[in-house]
Amino acid sequence: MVLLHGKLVVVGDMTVGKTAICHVAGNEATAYPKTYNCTNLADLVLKQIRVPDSDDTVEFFLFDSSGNSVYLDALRDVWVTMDMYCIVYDVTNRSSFKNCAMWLEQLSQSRGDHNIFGVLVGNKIDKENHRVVSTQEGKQLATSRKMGFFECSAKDNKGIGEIFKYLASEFVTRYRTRIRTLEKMARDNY
Ligand SMILES: Nc1nc2c(ncn2[C@@H]2O[C@H](COP(=O)(O)OP(=O)(O)OP(=O)(O)O)[C@@H](O)[C@H]2O)c(=O)[nH]1
Ligand SMILES: [Mg+2]
Repeated sequence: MVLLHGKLVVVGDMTVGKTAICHVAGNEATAYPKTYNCTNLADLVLKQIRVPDSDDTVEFFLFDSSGNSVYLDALRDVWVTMDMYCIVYDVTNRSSFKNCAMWLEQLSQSRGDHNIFGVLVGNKIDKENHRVVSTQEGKQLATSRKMGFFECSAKDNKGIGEIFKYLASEFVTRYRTRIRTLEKMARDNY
């Protein structure tokens, strides 16, 4: 059994629903913010997740970043020690999807040689009639960048638990692999 602390940065264009996702994730069901308050720089939300089918727990520090580009320079300092990332777009807003490549680039500039991983998340699937980005397009982008892929609705609290269960189990798996590698190196040196 392990308890790990993981720093997760959440990025994406303004109004895609990053704060809504973090609030719903952090406070379980009824925390969906109906009115829009743009995030200034970044907010921190804590969330504990029990890894499915195990006794392991991950405590996430969610850095809910602003989508406003005026904060980009300052945000890079916040992102520098992250363990994993979540890039969010709005399935009813094509430019928010196009900009995911830019957000990925910004993250890779700040992460240095960190061994991090991430997920791509299409939010607002409750607005199916207004959807302009297909599930297939989202999947393709995620696969090409070796990211996990999810769609969700913060409004309906749909699909959010799955994102965090995936990130938690991936984080623990990577931790155990690192430990095994270190143990092997120690054995080989003695
Ligand atoms: N229909 C619908 N609206 C949503 C959903 N998630 C968020 N919203 C709405 O979209 C607006 C923006 O949500 P936020 O979570 O504040 O967006 P953000 O990505 O944090 O924006 P910045 O902080 O400016 O970067 C708010 O009015 C939310 O109520 C969703 O799943 N479905
Ligand atoms: Mg926000």
